[in-house]
Amino acid sequence: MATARVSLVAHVTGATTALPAKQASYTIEIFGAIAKAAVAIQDELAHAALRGRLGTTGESNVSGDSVKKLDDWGHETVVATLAASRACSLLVSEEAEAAVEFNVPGLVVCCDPVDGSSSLDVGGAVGTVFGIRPERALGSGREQIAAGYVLYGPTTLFVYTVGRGVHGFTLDREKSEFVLTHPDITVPKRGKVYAINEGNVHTWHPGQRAFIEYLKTPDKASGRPYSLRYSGAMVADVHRILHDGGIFMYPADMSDPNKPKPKLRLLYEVAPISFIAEQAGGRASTGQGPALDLIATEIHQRASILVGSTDDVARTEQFYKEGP
Ligand code: FBP
Repeated sequence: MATARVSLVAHVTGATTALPAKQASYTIEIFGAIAKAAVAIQDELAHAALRGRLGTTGESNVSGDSVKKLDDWGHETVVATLAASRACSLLVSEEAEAAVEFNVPGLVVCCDPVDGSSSLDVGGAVGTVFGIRPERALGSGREQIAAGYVLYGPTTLFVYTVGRGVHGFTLDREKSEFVLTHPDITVPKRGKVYAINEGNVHTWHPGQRAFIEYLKTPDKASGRPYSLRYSGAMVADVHRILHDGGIFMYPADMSDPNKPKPKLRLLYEVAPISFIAEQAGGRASTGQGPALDLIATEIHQRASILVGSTDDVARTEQFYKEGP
């Protein structure tokens, strides 16, 4: 017997009944807006070369990254759909130095419109990441009332949480509708893969280096060695980890141990992914403690992240604490 077709908006409507009425209706509108942007972005990605949308704009964003045309296009598309939703009061975006104000009552959205920019011009999988907050952009990750990501690959997947588990939806491209296909995503307690940019090994904390050596050391009983799976797009790597288990890591550059330099952004990369991972039964850490406890004091603040299976993340923290 065919299972009932459940749309994203219908599912979010059911999952937000515990929220105060105004917050619930704003959240549903915002999910609709981000889904609309995602449909447009996946179409643009598929035709980018035909529409002259590959390459860079020649500008740099507030993080010093050279801005890809699709980064910009993705940002403008998210701004337009959120403005039309009349449910978002403020947008913090990777591609905008200052937060975008919409001068309507609503919720705060923190978003990386196109995550994995280095994969854009080579046809690699990329994503969109977002977190929704009730009143203010700054504060701890635990203030998020919702978070999600969209994975643009051979299929387009929308994965979200509103604090009641994690659920995945596949885009029906003919109907431009996200349909429930992966209910209750639960990350295995331990995995077999790890994702990290090993090119940065010389900058890592000694405990991080020792942990990677540990993962590479053959030991049947503990399922080692783990396999390296790193695409350069956090959403694609984290989605694999949530599905199959294992650990994604982007630790800080510790070349100067007194001045750790993380790369990923707290509000629109680390905090949303951490909320999703914890809701999927996984763990998200900075190496020293839960990433969700980090307090954002600036909108483009950076933070380290070690995220995935509880056993694998706990072991990394142990290596950070005890060192090699
Ligand atoms: P963007 O949002 O600018 O793409 O940056 C984030 C990111 O691309 C992550 O998706 C990815 O995990 C990481 O940076 C890759 O960084 P590196 O190229 O240093 O490995």
